[in-house]
Amino acid sequence: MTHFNGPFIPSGSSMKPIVIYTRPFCGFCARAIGLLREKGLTFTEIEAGFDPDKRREMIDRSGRTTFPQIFVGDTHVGGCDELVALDAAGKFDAMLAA
Ligand SMILES: N[C@@H](CCC(=O)N[C@@H](CS)C(=O)NCC(=O)O)C(=O)O
Repeated sequence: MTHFNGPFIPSGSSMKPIVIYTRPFCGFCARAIGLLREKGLTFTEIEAGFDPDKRREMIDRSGRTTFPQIFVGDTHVGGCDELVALDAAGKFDAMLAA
């Protein structure tokens, strides 16, 4: 029998894609990316700070103008603070696996 006592971190292909819209010199973006990296997650970064089309895409998808904006699949996570809170509550891994 296999016992698994650690947190469940789904592996590569079964995980929903993570997308983060960022702009340069953004402390909240750096913090959010740091958290994703600490968790060993693969993500796509869309640098939208100087790209009007990508910025419009971010605003259309999220309804927000601040950076970063983070998505798991089609689900809008929010910004950095929301990502940190979700992860601290243990709900981010579940969202990835759902
Ligand atoms: N509470 C937000 C704060 C995000 C924030 O204020 N980001 C700054 C950049 S670091 C921003 O987008 N400011 C407004 C702007 O540049 O238009 C979060 O956690 O993501």
